[in-house]
This record gives sequence, structure tokens and C-alpha cells, in this order.
Amino acid sequence: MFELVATKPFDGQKPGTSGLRKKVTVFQQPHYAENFIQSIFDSLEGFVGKSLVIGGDGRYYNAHVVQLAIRMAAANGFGKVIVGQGGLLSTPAASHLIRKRGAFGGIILSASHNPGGPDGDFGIKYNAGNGGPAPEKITDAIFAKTKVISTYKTLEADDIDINTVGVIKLANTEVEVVDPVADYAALMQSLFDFDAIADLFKSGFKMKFDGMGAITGPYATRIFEGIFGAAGTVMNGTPLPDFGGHHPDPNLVHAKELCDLVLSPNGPAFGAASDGDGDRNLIIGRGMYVTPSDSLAIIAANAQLAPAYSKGIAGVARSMPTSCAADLVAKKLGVPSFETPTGWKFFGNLLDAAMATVCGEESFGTGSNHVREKDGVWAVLMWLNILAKRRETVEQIVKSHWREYGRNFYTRHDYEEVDLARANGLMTRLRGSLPGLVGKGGIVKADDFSYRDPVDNSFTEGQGIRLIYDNGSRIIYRLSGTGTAGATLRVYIEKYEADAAKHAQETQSALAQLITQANGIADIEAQTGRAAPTVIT
Ligand code: G16
Repeated sequence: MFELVATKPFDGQKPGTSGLRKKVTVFQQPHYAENFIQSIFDSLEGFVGKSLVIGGDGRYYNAHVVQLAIRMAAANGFGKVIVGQGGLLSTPAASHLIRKRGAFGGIILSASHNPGGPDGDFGIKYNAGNGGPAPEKITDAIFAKTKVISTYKTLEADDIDINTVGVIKLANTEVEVVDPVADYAALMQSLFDFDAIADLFKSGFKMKFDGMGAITGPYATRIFEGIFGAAGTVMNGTPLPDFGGHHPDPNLVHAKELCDLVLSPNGPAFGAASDGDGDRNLIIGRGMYVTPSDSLAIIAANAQLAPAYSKGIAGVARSMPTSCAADLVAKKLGVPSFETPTGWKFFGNLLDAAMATVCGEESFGTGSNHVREKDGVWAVLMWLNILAKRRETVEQIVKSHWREYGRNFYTRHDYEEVDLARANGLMTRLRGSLPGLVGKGGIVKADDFSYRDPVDNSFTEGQGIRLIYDNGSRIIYRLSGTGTAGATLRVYIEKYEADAAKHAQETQSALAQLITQANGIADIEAQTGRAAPTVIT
């Protein structure tokens, strides 16, 4: 029944910012997914007889890879596999399940916010026993194994029924199929004041949540409509293999239907969306979009309104390109703030060591120590908890936050699918020009960001070029680690404004001068052939 299958290495199975992401057609090559999964197992030690959580966001090819991952886990000696019903688990729910069940780790099948369907993207990532994305020492080991792999272990067995909750035996391994929502919903109920939120809805408060045809539909429906009784809240709530044609990236461009609704004069008071695998979030109030960086700062400043955080937070962590707004809150609260490289995996040690409680990234990710992933529905519930307690509008909350702390104007310009060699050339040229930039036009620091983890002392470099100005403004350039075609250049631009009389400016105009400088310093048009960004958030 056990089978050892001969295989050959594939080029380019290097995990990026969050696991291995490629086109579905790349994953469909014979042995491609199997090679990567075996390389994960070959990089781990001591899992025989232990549990592995498996689930994904339901995108095209999920159903196939869930089955082969279960067979391979059994053949490699896991004693138990815990799988979400229908092969579904949101990324934060998978993180919770790993922690709750004391599993050895988990395999999450997702390409997150990237489009799905036969021509879309697919992805596989490994999360460790703390529930968080594998740290770099494991992803480096996995990549090394993918380069030398010659066999993988599997079982000769038919697909098993994962559509029914229950326990099935597969060779020596027990496969437990679980309700993907129940444990997660109970966790949320333990963190937030559900009674206060239900009262808010009873008072006539209206909200729309866009599941974007992806994984969070069932979670949002059970919690917002089921527990809070807010019927009609969820739109695009059924997870579909192609996300119903949506690009499940919760931003102003891809969640336009929701944003148009909420920004309209008679729209609901509050809108939110989550991405393909449920870890990102978009927060929008009537007439007021909340940037992820502001959302992190406002959550940090108001977290004590939620029961789980009522005693205060230990610290705040943000990725380097995220605006410095959260640092100002941490300073006022008298708690430390941490600046990490992009990638949720860098928050894991800080959360495990209880040095940070709330973490966030400009890339629409916010979360806390309740799991080891960012968590879209958590962020929405945190906002609902704040709204329920403060009984102010989103706009009032954001504006009073700016009045108290000042406003960090912030934008990100993405140049997608740029030719890889040209994008690398731009970064190399920029890196070379760094020493000459200091002292010009108010630039006081120009470097390539590196990070030494304060917990395990691990060191990471080459994490993004920073230009820091004497007034605190910043321009940052980095190449995305999550794309699957060419390179995506991200340019992050930030300016601090203390004067409340200037807070009402439109973001792009407030940042216009810095944007021109950012384009000029990197010579973006000449280097990439692009006159304008493809996405502005
Ligand atoms: C992943 C990571 C995040 C990161 C984001 C963007 O998110 O988990 O930590 O900020 O990618 O990364 P990049 O700028 O390299 O594209 P997700 O939601 O895609 O898993």
C-alpha cells in the first residue's frame, strides 16, 4: 500500500513571502506538488505519530492537493490528520486549529489574495507548531530539499470522503474531518464582547461584509448573520473555486462593489472584506476608508475595549513599510513597538515571547496573539467591538485619532508584472546610489533594511530600500515576494502631518511632492518602461 515514487527536482520551488505560490498550471505538472510537500516533511524532525492540520481556501486545485497531502502525510508517518470539511480552512482558522489541538504543524493550501481558477494561482505553505508561518530557517531547509529530492512517499489509495464530519482510518493514520468554522467562532466569542456587538446591530446599525467568493463567507455568515442576527450582511459569501471571477484582494480596486456601496450617502455605516484565505481585511466606514496602517494604530489605541485585551497590550509590531502611526500609539501607551521585515512569519517570535500583542502590515493584515497569522474576521470584529463601545461613526473615530496623534499620510504604488531583470536592475542601481543620497533634499538616512530578531537573534537582510527624511517622511522600495508573474515593484510613501487643519487633504495630493521624488530617484519610468503604477492603495 505504501509507495515510494521516483521524481526529479523542479527549479524555482523557493518559498516566497508566504509559501510557494505559482500558477495552477505549474502546480499541475506531474510530481510538482508532491515534491514540495515531501520536501516540507524532509525538513522536519520528530513528527512520526503526531498530528498535522490540512486545509485550504477552496480555490481551484485545492480539492486535488488536499487528497494527495493526506495520503503523503499518512505515508510519511503522521499519526493523525485533521482536515477541514470539504478541504476548507481559512488561514487563521488553520492556525488556531494547530494551536488548539497541539498539532505538530499544518499545511495550508492557498495563494491568498491572488486570483484563482484554472488559469489563476495556487500555493502551499507550512505552518509550525505555534500555528505560525514557518520561519526562514525552515523555508530555507525546504528549498534546499526541493533541489535534491529523488523520491516521495505516498499511499496507493482512493480519495477519502472529506465532506462529512467524522473520523476515517487511512492505513495507520486517523483522518479527522472537522467543521472549519466552529472552533474559530468560539475563539472569537472568547475575545470580544459579542453581547455589545449584538446590541449595536439591534440598534439599527447596518454593515456589509464582502466574502469575495472566497473562504470567509461561511465564517462571516455564521458569526455576523447567525450569532449577531444581522441578516443580509454578507455578500459573495459562498467559497467558489474561481472566487466567482473575483480577484479576492480586499482593497479599493478589487472590492469596488463594496466600497461604492459604503462610500455612497445612504450606504451602510460599516463595510469590510477579507481575501482568498481569510487573513487580510479591508475596513471602510460611510464616507471614510481606513488605511491598514491607520487601522493598526486605531486598534492598538482601542484594544482595551475588547475583553481579551482589557488589561492592555504588551507591545505593537508592524512591518517596516507599514506607516509609523502605530509607533505613536505605542509611545503614548508606554509599550514597545517593533519594526520587522514584510511577512507575518517575522511576528511569530515576538508574539510567542509576549513582547507584542497586536501586529499589522500595510498589506491589509492585522492580528494579535490569539493565533499566529493575520486574521481578517478578527480585525472586523475588533472594529465592531470598538464601534459598539464608542457608539461613534468610523469617520469620527478615525478623525479623532488623527487629532490626538497626528496623521500619517500613506500610499503604496504597485507596478505589477514588470520584467524581472529590469526590476532587479532598478533595485541594484538604487542600492548603489544609497550613499550619495544622504544629505540631499532632506534625506537623513538611506539604507537597505535588515532585521535582527530580538528573540532568537536570527538576521535577515535585503528587506527593502528606505529613504528617511529629516521630517520623518519615508520612501520605501521593495520587490514583492508573493507574485507569480515577472516582478512587482512596490513603492511606499509616507508623510507625517501634526496640523489637524491639514488632515482633510486628499492622500495623493498631500503626498504629491514625495511621489515625484520617489519616481525620480528610482527613475521608475525609464527603468521599468511604466509611466504609472498599476494599483494605488
Ligand atoms: C503575505 C504575507 C504578508 C505580506 C504580504 C505581501 O500576505 O503573509 O506578511 O505583507 O504577503 O507581501 P509582498 O509585499 O512580498 O507581496 P498574504 O495575505 O498574501 O499571505
